[in-house]
Amino acid sequence: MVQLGIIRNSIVLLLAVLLLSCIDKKQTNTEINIVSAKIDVPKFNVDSAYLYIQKQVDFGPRVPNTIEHEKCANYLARTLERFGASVIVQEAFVNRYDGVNMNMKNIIGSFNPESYKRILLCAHWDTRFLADNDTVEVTKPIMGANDGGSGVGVLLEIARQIQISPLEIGIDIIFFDVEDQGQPNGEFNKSSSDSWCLGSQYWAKNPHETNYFADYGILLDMVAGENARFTREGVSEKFASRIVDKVWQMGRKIGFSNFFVDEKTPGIIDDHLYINSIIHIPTINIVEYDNTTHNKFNKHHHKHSDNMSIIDKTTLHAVGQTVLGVLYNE
Ligand code: AHN
Ligand code: ZN
Repeated sequence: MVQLGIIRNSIVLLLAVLLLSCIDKKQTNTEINIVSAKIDVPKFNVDSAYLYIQKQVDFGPRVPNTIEHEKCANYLARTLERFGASVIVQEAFVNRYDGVNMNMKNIIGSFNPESYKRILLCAHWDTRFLADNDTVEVTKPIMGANDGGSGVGVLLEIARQIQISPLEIGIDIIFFDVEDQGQPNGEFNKSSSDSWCLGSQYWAKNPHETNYFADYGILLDMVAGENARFTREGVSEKFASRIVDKVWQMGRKIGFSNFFVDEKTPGIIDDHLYINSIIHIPTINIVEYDNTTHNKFNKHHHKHSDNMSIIDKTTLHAVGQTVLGVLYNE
């Protein structure tokens, strides 16, 4: 009888343990459901992004060492601050390929500076001092609505959305200067190719914070062209193919598969190259690839026609909403 009692008690105990473990699993599942419940991704306001491009273009060409450049720098720093970012303007003098000394201003806005997990978002904000792809007024600077204005416009709207719907992860938005003052008709020797992207090269060697690191970076360059196609660009693919996967998958999932196409195209020299190779943050470039032009860039690249008339809101929306989708699913 005593032994039977022990066996019966053991069975009761076993059942109790099984029951508890079931309840525990159920609770765990519920927790997982809560954690993985659909998070709200803010709606990217494309009219707002458009106005931020207009505002930059209204200053005129933003060529280093000009008053328009200085005024626009102040506007960008103030606007990031207004959206709740901690702002640092990193200033230095860098030499253009022809020896002209340029007053560089990299503008950096950080959200949640104390967070360990960080994402870097960037675009160049300067505009080219020459219209070297044009046939007229080649030595005059361009407006750079798409090339310079568009990436910054999208990132300012993203900053505004982060202020409205705060994130837990850290975000650093960097507007790089002196990206677009490189040597014309690039003979592709090393020194002429390194004559582009002077702001990002400087920052990658002298980050605004010692030991700065981010999990990954996303560069936006020429993101407003009509029917733009964003391909898997070679440098992005080489250094950060997982990030290309992540961003392209998001774009396609939310309905922008006409923009985010699964085609591999050659690498280009752009700010992300130096972020990857110097400071080793895996960084991709969302940049238009146009198969029909001589240099595969947007057809208004480095021409006077790169003005507000070529800014396409459908493209801006595709890019802005996709990046927001990525950030708010981290
Ligand atoms: C080259 O032209 C080789 N790289 C510069 C990429 C660029 C210019 N992006 C915007 N403007
Ligand atoms: Zn350019």
